[in-house]
Formats: sequence, C-alpha cells, structure tokens
Amino acid sequence: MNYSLDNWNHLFKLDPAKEISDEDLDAICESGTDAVIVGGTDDVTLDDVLDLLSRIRRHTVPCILEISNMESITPGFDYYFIPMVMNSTEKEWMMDIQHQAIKEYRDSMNWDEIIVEGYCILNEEAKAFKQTKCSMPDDDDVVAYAYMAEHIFQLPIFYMEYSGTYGHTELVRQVKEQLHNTKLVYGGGIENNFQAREMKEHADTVVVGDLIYTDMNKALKTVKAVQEMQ
Ligand code: 1GP
Repeated sequence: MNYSLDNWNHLFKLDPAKEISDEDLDAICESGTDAVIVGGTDDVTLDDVLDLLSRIRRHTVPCILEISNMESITPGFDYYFIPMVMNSTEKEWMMDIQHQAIKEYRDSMNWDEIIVEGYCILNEEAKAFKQTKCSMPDDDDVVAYAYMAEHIFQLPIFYMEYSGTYGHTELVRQVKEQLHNTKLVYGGGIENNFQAREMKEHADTVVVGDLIYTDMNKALKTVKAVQEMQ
C-alpha cells in the first residue's frame, strides 16, 4: 500500500451536491491541506463528481473519492475511501453494499488506491446517521468499535463522524488511546482554528467540510492551525 495516511493531518471534504466557485475551489486546493475528499450523502451524482474531479485535477493536491453510491464511482481519483458503518443496525451498510461492489468491480480494483474506513456516526441528526439506520452508541460502545476496527477488522482508518456537530474531545481522546495501527480520523462541526487544533490534539487527521460553504476564510485558516502543530 502506498498511501500516505501517516502524513495526512488535515483534509477538506467537498460535497458534490453543493456549488463552489472556481476561486474558492482553487483556494481549497492550494491551501496546504493534505488531500481533498469528494463525498456527500444526498444527491451525489456521477456528473457532479466528475465536475469536481476535473476542477480539482488542475492542482497537484491528492484527490480522494469517498464512495457514497455505486452510480457515482469513477476512475481518476488518487484514492478511494470505502466506508463500513460500524454502528449501523443493518448489515447492508457494514458489509452488503461493499460485497456487491466487490462482485461487480473486483477485477478493476487497485488495492493500492483503496482505503477502507470503519465509520462510527455520532450525530443523530446527520443525514448519514438516518440513511444508514445507525443506533447511537454510548462512549464504551464507541471505544469498543475502535478496538474492533483495529483488532478484528484491521482497518487502516477509524472515522469518528460527527458530521454537522462538534464532537466530544474527551471521547476522541479515549478512542485514540485504543488505536496503535489504525489511524483516527475526526470529522464534524469544526468551525474555527481552535476546534481544528483541539481535535487534532487527539485525532491523527481532522476533516473540515461544511465550513468551506459557510465561511471560506475560517476554513482556510484551519489548515495552518493544524499544520503548525507538526
Ligand atoms: C463530514 O466529517 C465530515 O463527513 C466533516 O463534517 O461537514 O460538519 O465539517 P462537517
């Protein structure tokens, strides 16, 4: 595997269903972030994914597709994130969709580019929480999911997904204590430098999403705040 999880401190996540100007996209790509993820929950279409891909490709920043549906999978990205939703109540989101994808695409899959994420969705109001029929885990559950991600599934990433709301730093700290080989990715509700730094104290990687669309200047400042910690 040749991906550079060890060096990914900060990632931006762009939602293909949301508009972004060329100027803002250029600023994101040239910000010093370690990679740009393309991923969303609702209304993700192949056209919109391809549009973002071609515009990001004007820059040298690595580009990742976080797969949300089979219809919008396309070659051309540097990496592919495949979520397995560990706190879903339905096996479909943990295993069955991935199983179907393997059946269909196995021969064209390059495992140097594929990174499987153990996802734990921790905001009950998030669209992804509802869509994937999650149940809300308590802190001990989350810690145990992280432990399973590392020891049972040996996943490269455990993703604490608070999408849309700022998470609990103490729980992020506890989860990090469990993980030695699996990288901890934190995403959700980061609205400023301080929060980006606070989560990066514990997580290996922080992801900034919505802030791109609500306050571009603040979003850009999270990059420096995190990169300066290295
Ligand atoms: C979403 O974890 C990312 O998948 C980032 O969350 O959009 O709340 O920043 P926000």
